[in-house]
Amino acid sequence: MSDPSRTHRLPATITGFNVRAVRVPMSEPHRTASGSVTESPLVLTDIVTSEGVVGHSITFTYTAIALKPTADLISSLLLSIQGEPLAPADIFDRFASRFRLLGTKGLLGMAIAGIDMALWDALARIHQTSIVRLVGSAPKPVLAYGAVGYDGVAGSARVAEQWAKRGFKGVKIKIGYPAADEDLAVVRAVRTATGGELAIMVDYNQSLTPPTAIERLRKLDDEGLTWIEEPVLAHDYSGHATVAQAIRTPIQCGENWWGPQDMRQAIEARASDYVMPDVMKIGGVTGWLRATALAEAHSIPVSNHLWPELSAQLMCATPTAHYLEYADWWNPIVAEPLQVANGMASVDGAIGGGVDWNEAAVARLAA
Ligand code: SMN
Ligand code: MG
Repeated sequence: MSDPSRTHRLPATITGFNVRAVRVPMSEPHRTASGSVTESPLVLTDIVTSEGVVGHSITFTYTAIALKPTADLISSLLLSIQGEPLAPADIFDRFASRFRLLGTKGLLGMAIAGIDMALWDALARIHQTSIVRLVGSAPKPVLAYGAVGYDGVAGSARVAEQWAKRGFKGVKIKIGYPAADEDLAVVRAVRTATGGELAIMVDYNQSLTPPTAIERLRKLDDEGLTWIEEPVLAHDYSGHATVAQAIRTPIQCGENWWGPQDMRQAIEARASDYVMPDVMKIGGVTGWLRATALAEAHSIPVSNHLWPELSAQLMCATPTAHYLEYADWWNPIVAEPLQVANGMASVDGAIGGGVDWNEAAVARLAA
């Protein structure tokens, strides 16, 4: 009699797809020192497999202008892999070599990542499990923080207090006000409003130059901040390194790095004490796994950027996991948004990457 543990099923293949665009309004605009986000333009990708199982992903285009071009790229790429085996990392590498001359940053990189995330989701669902279990880890509670916008002293304190009341153990506030003293006043107001117990991170969203950053960040160095994020241009690695050396508070970067190569260069330049890849810009699940392996080898704490459901799972599989950035912006189109209790996110019981569509909302918000 043949031993079933010594045989394997033929791999599933990619047999179809459905790519849709939605514009999800935000209850309140998310203000930063480098502009406001007032809605979430999202491409929702469904990839159909020969097993009948469908994989999902979300691609966030930041601006509605990029919505249709990104959806078109995803559709064209998916047409080119119809009938192929469901092997996300191989498909990722094949796209990378096929587009070597064009390059895989920007919209093309987002499209490749959108496909990668949907393929991993399908693969996990075929095995009737979650992505975290598929990659050999188990769900565990993930420490989360909430976001506070560029909302002035009173506004920032009010929103931070709401996160604290909901049980969150950390908040990240957008700063980079015209004057350094305003930054300090906002940080202190948030500290007071949250009772002195919460971790406080701040985010400049690339709004300073290195010399100004050194001058301004020194004034925040005694505030006990958990990190200071993107004080200067995201790809100015040497500039970030100069700032990081001049101050004691850890520097955090990563949401704008394209693929593990950007992470490697940033690490080599000592640009950032911590890293927070964005699962889309870093190259989907495949890119995340490769980039965070680099972080582990360098003992660098890893946080994430957006994609709360999928990122919470990936954080469970990240050896140097630090903080989960919680965001509820896409909750309207997600059937069962990520659960957070007492500041800890839980991915227990999730299937695939944890996202199914709220079809009624998707239809209502169609772009
Ligand atoms: C951010 C910026 C823009 C859109 C979403 C999020 C931000 C963050 O820098 O760190 O969350
Ligand atoms: Mg940021």
